[in-house]
Amino acid sequence: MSALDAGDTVALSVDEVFALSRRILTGAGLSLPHAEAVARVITAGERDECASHGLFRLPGCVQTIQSGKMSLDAEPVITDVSPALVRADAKLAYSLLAFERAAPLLARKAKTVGVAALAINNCFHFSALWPEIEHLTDMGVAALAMTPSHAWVAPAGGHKGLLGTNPIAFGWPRPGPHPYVFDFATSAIARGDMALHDIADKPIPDGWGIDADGRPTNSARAALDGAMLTFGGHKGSALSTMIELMAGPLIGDLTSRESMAFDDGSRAAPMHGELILAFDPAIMGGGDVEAQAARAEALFAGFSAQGARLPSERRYAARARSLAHGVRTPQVLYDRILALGA
Ligand code: NDP
Ligand code: PYC
Repeated sequence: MSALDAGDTVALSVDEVFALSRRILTGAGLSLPHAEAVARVITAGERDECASHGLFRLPGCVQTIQSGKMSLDAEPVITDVSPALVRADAKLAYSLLAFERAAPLLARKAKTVGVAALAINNCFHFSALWPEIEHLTDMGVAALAMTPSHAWVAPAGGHKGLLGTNPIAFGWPRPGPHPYVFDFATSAIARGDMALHDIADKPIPDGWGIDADGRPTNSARAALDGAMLTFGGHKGSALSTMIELMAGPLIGDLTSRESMAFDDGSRAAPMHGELILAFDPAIMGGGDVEAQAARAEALFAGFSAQGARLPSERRYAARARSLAHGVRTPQVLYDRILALGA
């Protein structure tokens, strides 16, 4: 039975997912502050039924810890660079603690200047971006985040990996508990989801990948060994290139190709930078925040009026289910995770 189609599952509460993640990460040697920051996003992913970025990530996190390349306990160094720029140097540790430590200053700057940027440098990065986006929308700012990964994705018209799976995520604060958030890879699908298809031996749709000879393939394994493709042809390819530039050279950090060279076959998580922009609706909208927010709500209402759903609506529904009833994790994945802690 595959991990994707797992028949046998283990029931866990959301708190148990967090405790398990923290135990495995600290057991592997990660310091408690880093382990808790990582465990928080893994728990959020599992809770929101994002299979490729929940507990499925734990084995890769342990592999990264064991790669010898990452710092297990570096304290991020936060620098107030200018009125609109915060820099968080992760010092070769995971990105998440650096984000958590720098986010309040980013939001304060956005609320003072109107728009502000957070450049996270020298970080190992494996996570979905929406937890960070929600953290910022909870502080009342709109936010845009992007990061490279490894050079697994061919540019439009090309035939081998050059770009990363490069996610981009955006959030808009709304009245009520849930912001508008989208968060997707600029590859046709995240590599994590491609790996889940491979584990499940499920064919991939046309347009997701090419094999090592550059031929279109419906085999996830062949695409993982060959190259993934961007979504939307040349449009996804250009957007992905922008992410390489904005979260790479612009902030003095690595491109996906350079990240892969740094990895040098160790199969750790990608190591590079991340760029997060925050916008204050009160300053940017010219003052009448309630009127601007109402106009945004009218836009969202137009979706439901025609039966379309907003991005993240599936996640929020999954979250409510998980908080009420817990999650069900594939037994094979659970056993693999327990073995990591043995
Ligand atoms: P998807 O192609 O599933 O796209 C995800 C986004 O699209 C979500 O916001 C999702 O909302 C929304 N969405 C999906 N279907 C619909 C629909 N029918 N109508 C409206 N909105 C929809 O995911 P990806 O494979 O592209 O990315 C998955 C995750 O992988 C992301 O969280 C990303 O951050 C992460 N990732 C991280 C990388 C890294 O380097 N750290 C690299 C690449 C990806 P909903 O969740 O509600 O379905
Ligand atoms: O799923 O593409 C992916 C990914 C890369 C790094 C973290 N997730």
